[in-house]
Amino acid sequence: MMHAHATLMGAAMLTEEEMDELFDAICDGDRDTVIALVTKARDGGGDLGRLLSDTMIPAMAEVGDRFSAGEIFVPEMLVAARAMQGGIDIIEPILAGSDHEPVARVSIGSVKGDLHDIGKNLVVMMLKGAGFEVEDLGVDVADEAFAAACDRGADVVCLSALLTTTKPQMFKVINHLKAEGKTAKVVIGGAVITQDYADRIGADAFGEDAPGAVKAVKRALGMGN
Ligand code: B12
Repeated sequence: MMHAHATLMGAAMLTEEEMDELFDAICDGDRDTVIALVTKARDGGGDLGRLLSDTMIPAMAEVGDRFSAGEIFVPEMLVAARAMQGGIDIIEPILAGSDHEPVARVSIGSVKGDLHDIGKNLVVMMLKGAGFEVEDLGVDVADEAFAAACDRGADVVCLSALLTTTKPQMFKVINHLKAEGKTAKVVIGGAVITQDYADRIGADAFGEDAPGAVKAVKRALGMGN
């Protein structure tokens, strides 16, 4: 039918059925299906930001719930993460595209001991899209590496932590930067982080999600949102 697309979800150019399929493919770690569906959404000119926030990120939350419930284990979590990243890699060049002069320089990493990087990668993507120059330090980043990023000219250091056990590492980074006389602003985030925690450890700002990270970085720099 020529008008079949009228029944598609305009936001993503995928049918509701396909969006369910994408959700399941992430949960089941079916990377090929994730890549095929996200490619389809991209080629159809869909709203990839919405696809991320309404379908893909909730799928990762579902994976976490299944892990908590003891229904899946670390290997399944890992393949789900790889499938998710396969989709993100397709979205990233589009959402991160920006030809502006960099607004400011940001260095970001998951703190020492923390290997989670999907959330961090989304934050990188949104910051780039908002015109920031972003240096991604990766995962398991030592305090000294954040300090070295300041020496390379970072205006803002962004820290990500997903684990209760790596959360205190953020405080250590902040103290290390202070001890080394670094003046870059520090923005923190990750599933276990709250504004209250940010206040307590003296971070300049906290962001709840990837769009919130952009706002937090701007707040830390004293730029109006
Ligand atoms: C995928 C995953 C893994 C993968 C990670 C692969 C990868 N490349 O990232 C693997 C399998 C490696 C893994 C390992 C482990 N994991 Co894990 N993992 C997850 C899972 C299912 C999804 C995380 C994710 O990607 N979420 C989706 C993204 C988009 O969300 P997000 O990370 O929160 O990021 C958003 C915001 O937080 C924010 N944000 C993130 N970073 C930053 C930074 C800044 C500056 C700002 C402003 C904002 C910001 O913006 C992001 C975008 O919206 C979560 C469950 C969950 N619900 O979070 C468990 C979870 C985080 N893992 C958990 C655990 C326990 C582990 C292990 C200890 C398991 C084990 N026994 O070995 C190990 C630890 C490994 C380590 N040393 O880091 C627990 C943590 C519990 C806790 N409170 O400490 C969780 C919550 C699962 C659970 N329900 O128990 N994990």
